[in-house]
Amino acid sequence: MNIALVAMSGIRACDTELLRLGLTLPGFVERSKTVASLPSLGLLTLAGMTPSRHTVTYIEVPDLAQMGSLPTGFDLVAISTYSAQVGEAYELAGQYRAAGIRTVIGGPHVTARPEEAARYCDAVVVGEGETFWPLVLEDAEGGRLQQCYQAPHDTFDMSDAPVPAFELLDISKYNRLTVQTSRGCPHHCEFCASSVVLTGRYKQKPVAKVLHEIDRIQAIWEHPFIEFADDNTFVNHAYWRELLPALRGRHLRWFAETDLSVADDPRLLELMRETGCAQVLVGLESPSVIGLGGLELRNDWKRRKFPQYKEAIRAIQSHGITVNGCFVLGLDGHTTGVFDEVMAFVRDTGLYEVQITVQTPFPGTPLYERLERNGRLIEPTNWKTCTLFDVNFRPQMMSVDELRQGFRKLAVELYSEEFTSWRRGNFKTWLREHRRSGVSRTSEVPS
Ligand code: B12
Repeated sequence: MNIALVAMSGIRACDTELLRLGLTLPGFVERSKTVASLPSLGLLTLAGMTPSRHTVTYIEVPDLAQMGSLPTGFDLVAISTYSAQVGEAYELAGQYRAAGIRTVIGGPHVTARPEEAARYCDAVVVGEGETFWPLVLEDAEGGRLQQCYQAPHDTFDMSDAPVPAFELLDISKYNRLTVQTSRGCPHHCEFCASSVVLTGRYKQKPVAKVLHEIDRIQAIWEHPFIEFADDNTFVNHAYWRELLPALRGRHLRWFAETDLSVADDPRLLELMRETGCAQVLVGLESPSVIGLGGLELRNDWKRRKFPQYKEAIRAIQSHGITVNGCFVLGLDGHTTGVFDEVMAFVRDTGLYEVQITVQTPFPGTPLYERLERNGRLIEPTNWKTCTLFDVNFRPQMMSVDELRQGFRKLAVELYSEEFTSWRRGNFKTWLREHRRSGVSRTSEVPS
């Protein structure tokens, strides 16, 4: 068969005022440019397990309206999307179906809403694609595509993970590539829409497989920048103490998403730095203990960790690894004071980079279900607003407009040229001082 793998891609926000501001904010734009150029690891993974008798074409659709005519001549079009672009994905499927081409769709959104997706596509795959992709291909070839492919429980073992077909990419278009070492996360935060919605348990890919993937990347890009696309990379320190030494001498630069437990392991931090770790993205979630209680469904790890936040950030940054601290605004308990608290927290801790997002009830998350039960969703199926930048629920302690305005104002302050260069300069000065004397000093903060 001639198969198209279509990734709905790019970065989305509906708040036009925020978009207007975003265009002028260096920190905001830099980060979104960096992430916007990531390919779909989900589709590359499926390509990697597609038998060679089929022909595979990888296509990215950042904006369907701008696309003009669609590439055609396929026997099967496989679409991957997250919630924000699912409307465009359905429209695209409709266009292919009208041309007599069969469509199959997968990803976390349709995993949460398979009945919805089945109205627009010939077949829907629920959960991890590896489980059903070989069967989907067989059924499509035999002209008996089923409407829904769904395993009764989580059956996919990461030791069977195929190597993603990175060689399909025009590598000149990307400034980093993703590698996944694990799925799931022990914290089970109420709002989390990452791979915890695909798999209930925490599972890891064998170290040898990860190294093999990196070899494949290095075959097309000698010194790549790798983003470990895990929900929480350093849950298992022993695994990373085994993997990282094998990255020595490869001249990689890399980035990972983690919780703060990494700060308690100086040997691991040393290994990370030695092997090219540039930055870790950490879900701090709240600038105060307010909002953290009850956030995790299994324990209150982050609330208990909060008193050590500052010390932990400094421990990581003292190794020359920058921390991108992420805050979710609009958590229950957050008042309009939270925006100033974020600014104060960043000044006080010397965070190098900051990411702010609006709490977002994604379908399939416990947060979505709770807010729906409590009548707090503004437009429950307006998936376009699931961007992390748009307010689509009623906050507990402020109005929708207060959250929206407070978020915009905070974005302007945080990502202003002046504050961005202060954050960066302060990190460098602090690190130099720290290395010289072990003493930390904060340079003058812009008012
Ligand atoms: C890399 C990344 C991106 C990249 C690449 C996206 C892409 N096209 O793959 C970029 C930067 C472009 C991006 C954009 C956005 N992202 Co993003 N991103 C991630 C990140 C960090 C890793 C995703 C990943 O690679 N996972 C690993 C792969 C293997 O998993 P997967 O894609 O889910 O695929 C598996 C299954 O879902 C399934 N599958 C997927 N597609 C298909 C298709 C078929 C046919 C089949 C059979 C199976 C199948 O099989 C795959 C293998 O098991 C996650 C956070 C995280 N740590 O996970 C956020 C995340 C996925 N992003 C998120 C969001 C919100 C966005 C944006 C809306 C942000 C914005 N404001 O624009 C856009 C969405 C664009 C869109 N298409 O709708 C949310 C999605 C939640 C949701 N339900 O919508 C996440 C979970 C982050 C979060 N904070 O909640 N993102």
